[in-house]
Amino acid sequence: MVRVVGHIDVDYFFAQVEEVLNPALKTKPVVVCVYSGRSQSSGVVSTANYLARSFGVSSGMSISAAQKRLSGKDAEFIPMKQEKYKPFSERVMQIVREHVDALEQTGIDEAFFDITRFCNEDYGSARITAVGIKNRIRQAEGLTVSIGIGKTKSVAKIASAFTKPDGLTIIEPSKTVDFLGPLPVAKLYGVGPKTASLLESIGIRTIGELATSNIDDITHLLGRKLASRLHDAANGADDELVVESQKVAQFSRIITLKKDTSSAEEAYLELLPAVKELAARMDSEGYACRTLTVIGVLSNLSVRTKSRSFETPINTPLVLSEQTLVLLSALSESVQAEFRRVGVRVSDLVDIKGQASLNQYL
Ligand code: DGT
Ligand code: CA
Ligand code: CA
Repeated sequence: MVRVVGHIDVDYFFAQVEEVLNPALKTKPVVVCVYSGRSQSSGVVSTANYLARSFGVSSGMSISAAQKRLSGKDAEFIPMKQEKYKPFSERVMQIVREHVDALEQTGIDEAFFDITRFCNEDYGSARITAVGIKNRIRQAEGLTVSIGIGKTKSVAKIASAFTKPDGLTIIEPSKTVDFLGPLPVAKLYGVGPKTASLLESIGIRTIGELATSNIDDITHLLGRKLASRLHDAANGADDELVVESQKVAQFSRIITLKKDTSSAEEAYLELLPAVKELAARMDSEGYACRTLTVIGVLSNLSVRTKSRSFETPINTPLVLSEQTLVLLSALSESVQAEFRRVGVRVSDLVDIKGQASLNQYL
């Protein structure tokens, strides 16, 4: 199996939210500040927009240093208010969740995701999915994000930071070693300044040098556990999984149609095996669902959905497929456009493992 792992990070997050809340800021340098309260401008810079960064402002710098760099530049200094950014974070994560098999949130503005099944292990589909996620977040929240995709978490994370802002970097599995090779070891997840300088002491500066280094030499330096993890990561061979950060609340499958169509029936016939697969998965894991959603990716890559909730949870292949057709027909009616991909998601899952029979839900 070839994994398709992604990492998403919102660009200049707090400052970009400030721009969304007040679009007049977009043309100015914007600095989000944590004021210590000791004197009028004591405190540090939380983050800044890219215009402010072009004058040398960066996270962690003192506010007075940022003021010096931006003097006469009509800059805005805004106090950091966490409660403003949290709702954006939650909504962005929910959008990503709709497009992926698993999501592991690792910070207020970033997450790993796995789309191996969602994309049928295909990197072309992964690109379409990533573009779809970026478009949805831009349309719904007005925010740009950067996404990286690769076969491991470390490749995905390095890739998401590779082009920023509004970046999309996809590393096909066969290009992994070439991509990682020339980068400094400090780019690897888990290599801090201390580890980097230890490695440098034996002549290892790049990820490529680490990848081809003698494992005994680095074990001697870093201990067996870290050495083996970093050696694997440098070779693009680490197998750390994306761990769902919330209890699994949904399963989904999406397919690419053989050709774009506006016919709900045509789309349904191609989606049917995926619906049956979902039904089998729910059955084997002991779930029924209260909500069914169909997802349509249109020819222009915009994503549209239609959902229905059921008082009595459903899980049989027959009921799931019937309802999928009903929803697909309604969706096709409302979008009046051709589908490129269609998918189905079951959520509001009910645990029915302990129950004597599923028949009560038929
Ligand atoms: P990016 O991703 O390079 O475009 O810029 P940011 O600002 O999104 O940077 P990131 O992803 O490292 O951090 C996400 C948010 O966390 C950022 O918008 C503000 C906050 N933050 C980051 N670094 C610091 C810091 O050193 N101090 C404080 N107070 N907040 C920080
Ligand atoms: Ca960020
Ligand atoms: Ca971040």
